[in-house]
Amino acid sequence: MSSWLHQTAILQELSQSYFSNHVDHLATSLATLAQSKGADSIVFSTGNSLKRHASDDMHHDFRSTPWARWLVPQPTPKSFVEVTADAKVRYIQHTTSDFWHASPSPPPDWVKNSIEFRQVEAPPSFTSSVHFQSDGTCDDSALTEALEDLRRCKTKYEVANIAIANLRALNGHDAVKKMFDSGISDEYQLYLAYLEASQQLPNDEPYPAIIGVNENAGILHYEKKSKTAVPPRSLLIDAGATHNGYASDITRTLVNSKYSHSLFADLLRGVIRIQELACKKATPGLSYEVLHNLVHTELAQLLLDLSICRGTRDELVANNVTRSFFPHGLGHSIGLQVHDVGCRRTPPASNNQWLRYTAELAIGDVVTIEPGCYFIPTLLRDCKSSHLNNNAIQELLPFGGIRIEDEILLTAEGALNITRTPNKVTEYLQAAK
Ligand SMILES: [Mn+2]
Repeated sequence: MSSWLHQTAILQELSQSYFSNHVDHLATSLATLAQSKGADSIVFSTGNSLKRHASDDMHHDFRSTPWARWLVPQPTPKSFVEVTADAKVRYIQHTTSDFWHASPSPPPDWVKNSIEFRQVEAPPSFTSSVHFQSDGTCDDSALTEALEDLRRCKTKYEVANIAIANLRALNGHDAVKKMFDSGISDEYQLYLAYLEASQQLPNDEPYPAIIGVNENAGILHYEKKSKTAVPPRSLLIDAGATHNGYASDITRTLVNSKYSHSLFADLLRGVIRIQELACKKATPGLSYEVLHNLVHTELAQLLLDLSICRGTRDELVANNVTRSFFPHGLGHSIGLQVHDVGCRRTPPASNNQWLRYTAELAIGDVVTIEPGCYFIPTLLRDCKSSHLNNNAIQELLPFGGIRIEDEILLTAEGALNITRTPNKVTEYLQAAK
């Protein structure tokens, strides 16, 4: 058995064994919130399928509301999860005798052992309940915030699921690396290899994988998969997986061995070092925006060390030069959503407008750390030219850019890298049992 399969099997067992604790913890908290609202229960719609084209009757593949899959791993459409004021969890699954489609599957036993389950054909009625609608919204914003806070701090069940989603994605990343190293550069083939090795269909992915070869690595949300083979220089792959509704989000940048002594390869090593440093510095109590700003200072130093930029570290940061190379935020919380909730209650500073996380890091947070360095012509055009070494930029443009992304879990003992050290996550979960 491969170590990946072995690790996944252990984590799967852990995740299932922690499910009843997870449900009990949430049911107790939600029951208190229901009581405080004078309601009999809080009801979460699982959601409906959305239509894809106005001119056709095709539907998007169903994706449940994050609220429903918080309590039931794979909820089906037009159904409800109810948490009562006396802390009972009920999954009321909609079923019909429909000869066009497969019937919805009941949840597995390890789920049914911890919650009440029943199937209904007619929509149930709830009296005196607070509702989270099929689009995931609720008109009670204070309650929504309280639940977002609860979602932010991941339970052991959730950490195990995120770790499995990481392992699955890593298997895909490994397959793509092997193909790229063997000289294959068509993004479509690399993508198919990713799906196969991560055991997914495109609709299972938490977000459409970004697989950009050469200049395409510099397009932040590049979703096209070119079928054209080109002489490969660099590859940026940002791709995840899901497990029990929890997401992973991993990015790697590769350089063709022909260029292993290039300026780009030096820069790649530098960004990897900055990413490791940021992972190490992430501790409970630290403001994430402070960490984000620290990465800009480190990047400024790297750009100077490699003579890609001129000036001083402080000038490059103050004149937003590093922000032309690294325009996005350092990362985001992740869980039931790729960009999870509860960590951006206050806006960031105006020069950090894309930062999705402005809270202080807290125990139980799972967050990505993803610094980047890109050569994006439109952004570099706006840059004060006296700071740029144009010869270096011209040399780097054909490589597109770099991003390195892992997920970390904040614990009382510091950060655990879920992506790089899944074995340590397993040990952590086992010790906590
Ligand atoms: Mn990300």
